[in-house]
Amino acid sequence: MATYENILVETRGGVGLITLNRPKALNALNSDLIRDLAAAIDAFEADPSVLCMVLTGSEKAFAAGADIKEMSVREFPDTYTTDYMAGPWERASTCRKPIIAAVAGYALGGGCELAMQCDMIYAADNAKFGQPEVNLGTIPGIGGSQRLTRAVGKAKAMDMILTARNMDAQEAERSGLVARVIPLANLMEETMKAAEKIASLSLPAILMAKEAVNRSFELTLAEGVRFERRLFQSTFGIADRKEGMMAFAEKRKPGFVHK
Ligand code: DAK
Repeated sequence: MATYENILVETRGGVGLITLNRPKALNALNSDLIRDLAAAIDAFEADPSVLCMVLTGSEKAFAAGADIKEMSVREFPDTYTTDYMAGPWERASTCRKPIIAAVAGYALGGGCELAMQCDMIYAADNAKFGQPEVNLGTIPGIGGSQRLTRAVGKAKAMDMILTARNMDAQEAERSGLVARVIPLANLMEETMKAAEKIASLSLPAILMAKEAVNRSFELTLAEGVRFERRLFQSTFGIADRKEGMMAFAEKRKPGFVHK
């Protein structure tokens, strides 16, 4: 397995685990870290033994934002011509396999945006979410104004983005930003348990389920329901659908082959 300067990667069973690892900068996202992260996601996507991914940081910080020191020297022409913060900065959002963000501590600015690019967020009880870019004279730039608004609604998104206030884990769960709040000491154990459950299921069914949910953000209700029905019908063409239903009828555990 490749090694990287700014992240740690390992596989545990069918789960690919990526840990952001720039502790001195509270995992601030610079170009090198993002390049490492995109490469690690590419590698797990291509590895047939990996069926689910988990992205995490440290107990103090998932990521305290895009790297302010790196950004501070940039000018408009180069940000525009290089389409700064596109491409690898959005890699988690284009991941086809499921990816869970396990967030402890700060998830601010680009850190919150990175967590929201994942399929769901499990938050430790010390997690703090925020989009404080206005404090720096800028605005969210990696999808924060769009994904936060879809997750928590206009009122709370405006409140957070315009006042730069943080949201704690309990409020984040109440508001629909995170799927679960977990005591910090159990965050990784519980997240890995969920990831292992996903990894034990049929990969094509999981990919279709993820695609169907994500389409709900892009389509009208009628089109979304039609899209879901077509995918549902296509599960009748995969061996795992037959195996899953036969196993239920025969009162045994299914043996999925991911086909
Ligand atoms: N960037 C760079 N370094 C950071 C950092 C960051 N975002 N956050 C923390 N660090 C560094 C600190 O500078 C410090 O480094 P040294 O001074 O030791 O060298 C080290 O991490 C430890 O931080 P502190 O000493 O500050 O630790 P504390 O526990 O006292 O405070 C904190 C933790 C998270 C409250 C504080 O560090 C903080 O406020 N950090 C900044 C949080 C923030 O503002 N995050 C949002 C960043 S802006 C765009 C695209 C993207 C974006 C915007 C536009 N376009 C395409 C237009 C996105 C922007 C952002 O994400």
